[in-house]
Amino acid sequence: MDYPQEVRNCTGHHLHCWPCCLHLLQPCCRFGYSDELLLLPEVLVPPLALLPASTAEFTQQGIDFLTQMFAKHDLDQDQALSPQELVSLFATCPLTPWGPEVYHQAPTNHRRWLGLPGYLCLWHLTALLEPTRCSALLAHLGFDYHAPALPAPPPPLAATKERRAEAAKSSPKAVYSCLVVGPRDAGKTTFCQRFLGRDHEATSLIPVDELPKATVNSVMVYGQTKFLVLLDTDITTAADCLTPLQTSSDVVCLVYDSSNPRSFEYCARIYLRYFSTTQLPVLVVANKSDKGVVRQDYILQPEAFCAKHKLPPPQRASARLVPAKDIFLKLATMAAFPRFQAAWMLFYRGR
Ligand SMILES: Nc1nc2c(ncn2[C@@H]2O[C@H](COP(=O)(O)OP(=O)(O)OP(=O)(O)O)[C@@H](O)[C@H]2O)c(=O)[nH]1
Ligand SMILES: [Mg+2]
Repeated sequence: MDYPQEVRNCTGHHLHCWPCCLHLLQPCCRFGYSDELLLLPEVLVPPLALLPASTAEFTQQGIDFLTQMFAKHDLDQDQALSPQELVSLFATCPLTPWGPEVYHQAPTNHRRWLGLPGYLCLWHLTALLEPTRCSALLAHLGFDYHAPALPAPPPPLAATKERRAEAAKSSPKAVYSCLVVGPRDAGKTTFCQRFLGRDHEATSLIPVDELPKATVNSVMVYGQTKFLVLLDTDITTAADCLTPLQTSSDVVCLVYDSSNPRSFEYCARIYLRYFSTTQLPVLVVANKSDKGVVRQDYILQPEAFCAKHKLPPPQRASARLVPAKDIFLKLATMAAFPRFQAAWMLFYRGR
């Protein structure tokens, strides 16, 4: 077949050759584009083998790539991505993957823009919750999984080791998930926003359709930076089912309203149903402590329940009082040292 000159010269290279590629599909496929000029992730992105109890985390290579992308698109070098700079960063992706809800998922600067810490937090969240999509996004952003180099360059994402019942005393992961469960109106969503330093007023201003189901921030655990992802559940009765993904979190936070006598029973029932026979660390939070603490209508009071089940004592929290930052440190410590209760000694101090 006699192709026009530009087709014969075609190197099959990315978007520059699209007119030729409409004739010659082979180069497109070779470079990971379909005949609709969409990236084919299965061609460009090597599959990430994840075992059921393992998660995907960024390697140093991945973090370096993301940091370079941040610097490249922070045109005014104010150490933050404005909404326009964020659009420009994702311009090579089929859709902008981060909508307005991301500003309620990770820490932001005084202008409510993403600085490098919040931006990296969001990437850790994406890798944890949607590893396949995360790998494909990196390819859209220009990460070359097939760069010719000897030895082969490390991938941007790697699978963590599977968590086993007899796991080592400390876990080498950097990103941990925390399931936040509690009865309706216990203050779970406000508690998750508190992790980003926002009080109940700031939370009440978030449009309902932007209320996130996950929030992420970094926490220093014994000198190491860890990322904690809070998963805000919305099961309405203790009889509703938690999904396997939810019950395989690294740590569980049972939140009840300490000013409502009917609140703790829900947490007790969830604990007995899902977590009393697992080795997952569990922390009970007595929320809305600014409204006072009332006796709970349950066979055991929260303190006695925790003592009976060898859980740390209930932690008081309030979105109206000084930030309960230490609770998040406690949760991250429990996640990082799931079987090393001596590392949790800080729990019994200043609660
Ligand atoms: N006084 C007081 N009010 C709080 C506190 N935390 C949350 N609230 C209020 O309690 C109400 C419910 O808070 P949410 O954070 O939406 O509770 P939730 O558990 O996520 O509620 P659902 O998602 O509907 O189950 C809101 O009006 C909050 O402002 C607190 O620490 N103190
Ligand atoms: Mg909620």
